[in-house]
Amino acid sequence: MRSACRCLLAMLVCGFSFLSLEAQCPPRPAFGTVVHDALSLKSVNGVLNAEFTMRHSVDTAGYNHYCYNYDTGKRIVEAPTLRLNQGDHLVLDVKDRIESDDESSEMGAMNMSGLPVCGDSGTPTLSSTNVHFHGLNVPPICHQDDVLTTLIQPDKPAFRFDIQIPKDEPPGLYWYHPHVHGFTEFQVNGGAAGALIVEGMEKVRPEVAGLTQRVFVIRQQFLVPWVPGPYQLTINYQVAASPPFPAPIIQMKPSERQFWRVANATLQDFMPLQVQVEGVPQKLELIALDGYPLAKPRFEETILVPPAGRAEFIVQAPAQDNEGAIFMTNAYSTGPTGNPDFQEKLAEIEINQDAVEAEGRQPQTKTTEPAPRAPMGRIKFTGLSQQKPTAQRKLYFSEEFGGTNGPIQFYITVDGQKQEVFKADEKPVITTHVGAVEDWTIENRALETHAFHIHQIHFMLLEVDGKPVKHQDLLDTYEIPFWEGPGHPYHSFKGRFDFRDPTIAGTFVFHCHILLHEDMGMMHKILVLSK
Ligand SMILES: [Cu+2]
Repeated sequence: MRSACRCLLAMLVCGFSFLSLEAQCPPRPAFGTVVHDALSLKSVNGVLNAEFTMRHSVDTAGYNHYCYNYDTGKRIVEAPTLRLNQGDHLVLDVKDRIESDDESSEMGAMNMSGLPVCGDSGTPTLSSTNVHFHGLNVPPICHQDDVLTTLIQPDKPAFRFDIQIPKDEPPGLYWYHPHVHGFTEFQVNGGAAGALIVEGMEKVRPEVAGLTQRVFVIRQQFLVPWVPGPYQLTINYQVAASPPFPAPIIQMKPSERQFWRVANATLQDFMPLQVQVEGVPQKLELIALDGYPLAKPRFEETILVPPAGRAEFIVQAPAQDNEGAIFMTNAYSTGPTGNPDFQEKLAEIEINQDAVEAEGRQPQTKTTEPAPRAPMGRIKFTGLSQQKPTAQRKLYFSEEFGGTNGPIQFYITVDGQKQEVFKADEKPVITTHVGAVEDWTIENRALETHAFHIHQIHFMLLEVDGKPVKHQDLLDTYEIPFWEGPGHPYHSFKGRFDFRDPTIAGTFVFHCHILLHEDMGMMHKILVLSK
């Protein structure tokens, strides 16, 4: 990717200096082994207390690892799945113990002087971190989900996040990852990402009651120095690069129906997911997208999950062992200036009568049964399609070409305003107020596909390329295909953005979730004023 110049430069300068560090992250699963779920941490009496230590190391293959270490008392694991109920408190202490004495890790740092400080002061560097709780509809304020001013610096005492999951939060799959502007990609590239589940899906969607759940976090790693091209996908930290390596193994009982909860925690991979048996795509019963239960489940053979998106669906295993059963992502074109997203086998599905009892397997969560059905009307954003929008806005993604070196600047712009990259001290480019319901059209004028994401709220998909959609899904991330060039219209989507809930009042951001683009400034602030 030609657009990787700054990133590449930074990594060329500082990348190799880490190689001497001793391993600080836990070892990751070997090739061709059974895929296990991450350790689940569950709330007790309405509170989930945990402490994470962010560390960094480089593995023998040269891949950087950034890890959210959790000490179980017996061993260190990375990036546990956080499980909470609606109304519960998450009390998460995060210590930064990234070791780097490399001055160049300040390259690209934002000047934060004069800005409010949440947590530690100082300049953000490659060794700084913080946490974004992606998809949660919670306050954008200090100690909750504020990525703009929260800074956790190395060797300082732990920083405490204390967040109440709203009582009407949609049950579903969310995720957490670092979000220090300018350095997000580096740490997520290293694997710093984990799942967060708001329990209760079976109450809204009884189809999943009693099924074995699997939580699959798909990550992506590039070598350091970061160069365009080759990358590896991993599934729960096991490398999925088959061939040449043996494929990860997902075990299922014959004809078993499992509830798969899949997070796309890659840097930039658009993943058209399929389960195939002997080359034939199977029908997947789609239950939720981006942590929001569908109004009505539907069957899909391909589920396109953009970077940062989540899909939750029921998979039915074949009746007998069949070497042709695989979980895979198809190739996806992101346009002339984008990175190609390759077809990849994520895992082979092994049919095994003893699947659940396999040695070493994490305990798997059975959803509660029988499930009393709770009406969709009790979760956030319901009835949004009947709301009358209070404002219409148009935004667009664009890239500015720098001669023969290709695009060098990445913009998201409110139509009519000047194209500018994000700055820490910028004013919000959109100001609205609690109670507003706005229809935004977001267009892609660039020659590569972008993934729109907004913090703090979900939006309802209304139109794609000017045509009403069949399914008005609630999403927090959505892909907009690349512009095919002169003579072709720009691709776009129209969404309904719901600012009625006072919980989310404050300043937060929207951006492209290709993390290099976000780090390079394809992001801006929105201010939601309290009434
Ligand atoms: Cu982008």
